[in-house]
Amino acid sequence: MKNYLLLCGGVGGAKLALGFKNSIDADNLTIAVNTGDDFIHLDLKICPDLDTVMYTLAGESDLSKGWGRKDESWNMLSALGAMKRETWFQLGDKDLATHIQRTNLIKSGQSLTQATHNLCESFNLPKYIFPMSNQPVETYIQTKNRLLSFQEYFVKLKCEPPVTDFVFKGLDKAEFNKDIDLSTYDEIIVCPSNPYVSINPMLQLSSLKNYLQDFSEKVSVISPIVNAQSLKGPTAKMMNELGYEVSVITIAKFYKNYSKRIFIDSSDLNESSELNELGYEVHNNNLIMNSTNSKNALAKAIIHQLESK
Ligand code: FO1
Repeated sequence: MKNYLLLCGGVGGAKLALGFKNSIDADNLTIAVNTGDDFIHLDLKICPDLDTVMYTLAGESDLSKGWGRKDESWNMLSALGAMKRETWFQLGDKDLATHIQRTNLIKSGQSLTQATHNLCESFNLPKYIFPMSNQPVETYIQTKNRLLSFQEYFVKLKCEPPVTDFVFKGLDKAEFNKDIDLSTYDEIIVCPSNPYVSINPMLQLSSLKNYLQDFSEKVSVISPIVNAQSLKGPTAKMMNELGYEVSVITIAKFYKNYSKRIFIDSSDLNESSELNELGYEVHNNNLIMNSTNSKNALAKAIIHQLESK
């Protein structure tokens, strides 16, 4: 069995990560997760994508929302609202325990990786989930009038303001997680996550960026666009606002320096020859993961196609 490194954002990426978790040994799997969405809220360190992946793999996520914990209660949030504090970022009672625990672990001197593994242990998960970096990188959304912090744009303003650009702060002090030895992976999978705000923060980290450029034959992109629509979240909306055609071709052009292989949905097969012209080997599968079976089936199909190489 080959060693797989997944580059993963939140909800969309976590679905494929679950399929991989169900299909290969934990020893062959590492998941590097975007931390550009992290922020301090109510004095707590919140890592939405790390938690989405952790809860999803532990079978603890709220499947209807995609984020947060299942069977959640909201007493703290209601009490906070009664005190006229802001409640736009919804923290459930059980989820709150995760943020309190992480904040305390970090305050006691643990790195974000150590704190993540400590939390994973309490969910009976092996140490295969890693933050992309132990140093903070913050994603900002440039809109016509204002630069917005990521969660303000995503949750408070519900992704409504049109996007003109992205800014990543903290890059001068950040490096790709040194606990992930890139040379040990046979295959690197770019999950079907938002290229602009989930994968791009990772690509800003020079050691990862240089490695992907040098070993692009190891890198497979799983398209987050199917039939001119986002699988999840604002990818298509952002593409449109940035002036690009909403299609797998735009995804392929975005990753063309980093990857030689793309997995597209069967409904996009008509784009194959243009993808070939861009230098991609094209694989087609059902990319819509709306059940555990379809998540497992997609992961197994990707693994099968890559193992036979
Ligand atoms: N997303 C929302 O749309 N609304 C929320 O109130 C919200 C709260 C929240 C709390 C904890 C957490 O880990 C994630 C949460 N998310 C919420 C999801 C999250 O902000 C986004 O999905 C990601 O940042 C984008 O990947």
